[in-house]
Amino acid sequence: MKDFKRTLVTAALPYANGGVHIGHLAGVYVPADIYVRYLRLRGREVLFVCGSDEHGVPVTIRARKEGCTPQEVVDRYHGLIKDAFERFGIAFDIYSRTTSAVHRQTASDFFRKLYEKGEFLEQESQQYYDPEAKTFLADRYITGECPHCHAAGAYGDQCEKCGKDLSPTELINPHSTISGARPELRTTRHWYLPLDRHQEWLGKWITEDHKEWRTNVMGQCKSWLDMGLKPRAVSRDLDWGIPVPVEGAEGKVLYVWFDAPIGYISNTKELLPESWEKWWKQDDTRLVHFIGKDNIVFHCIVFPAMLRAEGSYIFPDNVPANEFLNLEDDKISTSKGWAVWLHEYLDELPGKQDVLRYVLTANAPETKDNNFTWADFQARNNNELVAVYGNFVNRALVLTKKYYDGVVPACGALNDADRAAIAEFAEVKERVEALIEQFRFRDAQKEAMNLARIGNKYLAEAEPWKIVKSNPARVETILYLSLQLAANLAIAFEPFLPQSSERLRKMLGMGAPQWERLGSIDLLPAGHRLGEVELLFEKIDDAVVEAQVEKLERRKAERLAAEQRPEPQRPDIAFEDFEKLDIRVGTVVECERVPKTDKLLRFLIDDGQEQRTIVSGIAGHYAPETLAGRQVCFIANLPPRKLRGIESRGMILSAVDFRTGALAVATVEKPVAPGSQIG
Ligand code: B3M
Ligand code: ZN
Repeated sequence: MKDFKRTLVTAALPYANGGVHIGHLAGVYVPADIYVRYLRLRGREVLFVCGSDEHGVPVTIRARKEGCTPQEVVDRYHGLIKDAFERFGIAFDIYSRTTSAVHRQTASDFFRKLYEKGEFLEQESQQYYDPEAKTFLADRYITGECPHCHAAGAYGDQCEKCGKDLSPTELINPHSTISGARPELRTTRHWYLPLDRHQEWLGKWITEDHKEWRTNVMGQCKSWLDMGLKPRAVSRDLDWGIPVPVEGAEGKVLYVWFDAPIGYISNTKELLPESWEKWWKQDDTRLVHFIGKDNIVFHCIVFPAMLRAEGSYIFPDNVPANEFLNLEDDKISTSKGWAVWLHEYLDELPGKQDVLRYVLTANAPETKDNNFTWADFQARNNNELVAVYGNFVNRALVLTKKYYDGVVPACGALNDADRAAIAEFAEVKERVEALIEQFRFRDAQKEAMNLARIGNKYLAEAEPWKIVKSNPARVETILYLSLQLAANLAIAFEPFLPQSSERLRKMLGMGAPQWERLGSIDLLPAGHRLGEVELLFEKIDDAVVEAQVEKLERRKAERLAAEQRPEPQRPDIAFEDFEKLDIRVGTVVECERVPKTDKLLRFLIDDGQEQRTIVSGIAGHYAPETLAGRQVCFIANLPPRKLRGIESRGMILSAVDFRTGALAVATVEKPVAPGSQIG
């Protein structure tokens, strides 16, 4: 490995359009925080940079929904996230935001430099435009019927019913969510980062120079590289973001994924205006990005290509991306209300930061998706933190209080059991170090916990309470060693459970933790007075976790109910517009399935004058023979349309039940003469 002098650690910038949940914590912030605390403990030069990602379409959608400005949205969530991180104890050196002046300038300059160096392509493309709102539409602003599952309300980038990725032009009957208007395709011009030009060096840099990257990261990179990198647009037609700083780019902003990673640079700059370049432009700085798996391509391919195009920056040395954390065996989903929010956790389970850190690290999705359940949360707290770690520490402290009035006794001659225990915990330091350096925090934390198990076993076998009278010198040694072990635990857990370590150090009357002393048996000298004994961890009752599960279920049910509200009413229209519609009643003379289609029925309708053919996509809901003879309502004056070679003259009206999706053809309450008008 290269000889690095300092480490710059970044954690993915959370979107400021919602809170931070346990999936984000387990995937990014807890591991990054462990790593940084560990490096600091070892006396390394390290900087930990993060901030809110405040641009992008989701912010504008949220603002529109809530009837406020995008700035108000990000102000609110930036505050919420920053405060939650602080209360949780993530030890950032800076947590800033991408709406800061420094960031705007930095991102803008970065773009300009690439532009001037000719690192972009300019290309025209056809994109949907809302003629009423007079704006180009981001994919998320277009909805319509899904071409795959035919659900209504699919978005221009994805159908949430069947989960398929879409492009907006695939939607059937698209409309703008801003105005309801039918969008039209118009030509627009954008700047592209030609990733294909970077394919060669990226391929070598990743697959040859960074063989040590995690398999999941390497796998994703290889699959992108194998597909062949293509130019990626780095600008958007949007009114929220950093304006594209070149002439003729009015109404265009930087694509959020272009400006967000530059946020790492801007935030460093904001913190260290004089010396930031040392962290970003010197070869002896090691850059490490902590992210979730959905961000891999941006951090391993796109951002490095941007940095390379710019020319003066270092590249990431490692990108330890995690897989996803599920919640109660289900995917975490903000829109479905299926998440545990950090700010709520902190309010509802005060003082239990370390319990969450412990459980999330124990279940860290390091190599595959993992699962969080409240039952496991309770079990790990009660059976591991309380019963193993807390119990050992408590016994050592309470016995010392009882027998020696809280003063560390002297260590006498060691026997085999003592030596075995000492030998075992002398190894822990090296193991924890090796695991953390490989970003294997789960196993590293297990090693720390193993120290407590060693202690429990040692005490249980030595049984000092049985020999206080008969062999007082032996008891002194046992407790001396137990207290040393407790002091070791305070150091070993410092990166993982910093608040508990601090409390334990206080109970032991210990000073600042010294990592290099981990494994020693003279951390607390004989005659040293301990502090007040408290419980390090407390049991969590069934009621507490049951309430959390209930809350999840309740939220999910509420979201489901909310989803099933009728579509909002469309904007008012002029009465004359209504009068233009010619809606009539007709009698179905014939109805049959259109061959080789699943959806289409061909109707022959008596409209009072003739028999007209109408093709309608309702075969999924009606057997044709059940409709013959019925009266239906139809729009008579639509232009004829060819469907599967059949000319359809009109549209049969029907209602879609928004709760069930079932379809019901509109009919009249009593028979009328075919051709009668509706109005
Ligand atoms: N805000 C996406 C995410 O949270 C994004 C990360 C930006 S890191 C530069 O998944
Ligand atoms: Zn679908």
